[in-house]
Amino acid sequence: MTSPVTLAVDDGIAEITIDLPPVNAINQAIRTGLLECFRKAIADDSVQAIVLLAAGRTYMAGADINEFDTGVGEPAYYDVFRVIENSDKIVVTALHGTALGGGLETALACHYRCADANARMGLPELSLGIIPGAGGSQRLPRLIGAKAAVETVFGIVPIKAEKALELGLIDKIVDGDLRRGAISWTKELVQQGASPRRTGEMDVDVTGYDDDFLAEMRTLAGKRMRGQEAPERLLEAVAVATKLPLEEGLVEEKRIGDAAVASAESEALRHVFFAEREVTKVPGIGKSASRIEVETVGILGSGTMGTGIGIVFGNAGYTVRIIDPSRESLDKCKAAIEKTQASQVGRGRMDQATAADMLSRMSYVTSYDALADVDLAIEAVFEDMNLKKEIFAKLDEICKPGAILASNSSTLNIDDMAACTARPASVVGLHFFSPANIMKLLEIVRAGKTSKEVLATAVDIGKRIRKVAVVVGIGGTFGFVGNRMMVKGYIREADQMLLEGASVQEVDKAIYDFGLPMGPWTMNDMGGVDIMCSVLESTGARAANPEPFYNVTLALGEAGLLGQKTGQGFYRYEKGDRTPIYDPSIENIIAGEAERLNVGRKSLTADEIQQRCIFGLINEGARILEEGLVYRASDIDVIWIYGYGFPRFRGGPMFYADQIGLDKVYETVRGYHETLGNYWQPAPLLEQFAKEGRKFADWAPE
Ligand code: 3H9
Repeated sequence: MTSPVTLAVDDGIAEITIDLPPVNAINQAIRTGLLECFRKAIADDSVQAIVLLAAGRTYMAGADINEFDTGVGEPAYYDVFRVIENSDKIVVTALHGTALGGGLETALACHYRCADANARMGLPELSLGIIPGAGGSQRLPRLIGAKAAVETVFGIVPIKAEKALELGLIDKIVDGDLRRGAISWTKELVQQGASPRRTGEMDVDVTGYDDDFLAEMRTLAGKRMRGQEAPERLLEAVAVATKLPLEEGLVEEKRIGDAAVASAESEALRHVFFAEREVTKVPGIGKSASRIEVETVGILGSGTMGTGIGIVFGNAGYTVRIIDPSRESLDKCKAAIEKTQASQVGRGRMDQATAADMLSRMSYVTSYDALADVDLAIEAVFEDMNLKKEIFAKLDEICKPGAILASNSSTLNIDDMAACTARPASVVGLHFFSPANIMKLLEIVRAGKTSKEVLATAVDIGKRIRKVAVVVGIGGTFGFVGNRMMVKGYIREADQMLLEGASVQEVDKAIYDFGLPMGPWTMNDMGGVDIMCSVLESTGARAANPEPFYNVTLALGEAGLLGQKTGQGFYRYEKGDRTPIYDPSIENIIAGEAERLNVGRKSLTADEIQQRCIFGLINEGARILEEGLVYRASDIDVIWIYGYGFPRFRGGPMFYADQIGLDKVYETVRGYHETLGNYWQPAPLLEQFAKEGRKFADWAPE
């Protein structure tokens, strides 16, 4: 097998090149190749200096994440980097693309670093629940100081070359051709008699690295990585760097790093890394599948969803027409879009010219005729099936042949809408989550007759508008994947537990402590209790169940306690303030419902609350798999992470179930079935997989 690392010597310079597409992820072959090439170059008397380069679109993007599952084979990173760092000939490396994790750690072991102006670099290991474990936690503080090292690693997002130069992470930005520039700089260094400058021999600058700084970093980690252990492990490793020489520090780094790799948190985060990339692979619609050209998009409805969707398409470069019979509503929508763009400019997230260009492509019209030549029409009107059917019939009449007709429905059956047109193959669901311009998730709903061409186009659109787009099927029930699980598994159980005696606050706190950004009742107040009630009624979610569910939610809806918009829902709100204030009087309404329904009351533990909500999700997720509504279990995980804030460090509901063990999940669900009622019937797939000792991750559609 040819090595991904090659060595060429020319004019006294040894050029070592790594070439392993797509991202030069460091695996055993790269480590072996590096070791061999460096040893050869160091032993070669004709070589005066060594330049390390990477071919392709990027410098090394990190360690090969797959190796964490299989074990990192010989040679170890430490052994390779020791040879590089201890070389008596100077070692220069040149960075481009994204130099991340083990890639940047390789650069840290070199003596001099240059980069092209567009390069970005960082140690994003915390996002995988690990710490820089190839010397990074010990070398980075030596090179740029302990404070900047912690900030860089906690920041996760890679820094730009300019900032890296400022920090001393790199020594030079090369203009023009990077390879040529790096070689000529190396020759200059040789001429100047530069000697090896070993990061491992540097002292750690601890300026500003004090208790206040550490407290600030812990607060930051508590916000951005709540519930995760890796940030604290990183702080422990950096503290070691400030006290021990490199070799002793590496021993400690290995101890801390190995524990991190073995943690449940890291296993889950690594799963999410690959799951996010898997969703983009849709069976049957490879690169060769034909696509429809989409440049002009019509959006029906100028309410909150229409406005958000408009921003998304406008920012992605499409020409957008927002259509609404109400001029007043259109004016509000236009003002909201202009305000959003102005705020983006004000915060330095967008330049003025880009904002102006976007706004120039937006138009706001009252006549449906504006839909005649759009390539894609998306309806974003109120969630009412009769209204949606009318709209689809109209779209079919007005839109040009070949245009894609999409619904932004969050729960309703797209097949029923498609049936109102003479072109069901052109109909697809594009379910954006609110606020559409903020939430990353897009469920692309494949209806019974949606053509491959339309589906492939929708997937491409998802990429262009920078959403995490997951293709899902419709199935026999409402709510596609995310909302079906939320209503049938999660809200149902949260509502039942209120009747049984848990307080609103206890339910929300238990779910927040599990890791979601907010509990179900804070969420309901935010979205509007009336919206949830209408979903429950219009989709038949309530009627479909023989047992009386969602009673508390519906009681609040009936009483006009609709959440933030009315100043009172599950919580109370001061005028102009969205902070939920717990109002114990809400418990009287709940107790009244419990009495009416004859539900005995008791206290529930946080564990039970978490388990019933999350296992409710898992059981419904198993039915969704059984019905073949997703391509893989991990698609459900991605939906729940991006649509509902399921904690990444738990991997998503289906991975979480696998991690606990399906036998244990099944036993618990069976127990609930016995004690709580028939509605907890274990999903057949859960039962089957539990008995066969399999995981949801093993599931594949037939
Ligand atoms: C680390 O370094 C630990 C160390 O401290 C050492 C410890 C001992 N491994 O994202 P893309 C695959 S931890 C394996 O679509 P882009 C990816 O799955 C690592 N595979 O491209 C995909 O495969 P497929 C720290 C990897 O242009 C393909 O490459 N580093 C890895 O949108 C293309 O990826 C990181 O966390 C990997 N490290 O984005 C960086 N990286 O085609 C992780 C990528 O089969 N990587 N793949 O689906 C990234 O952030 C992005 O991939 C990057 C490119 C920005 C580089």
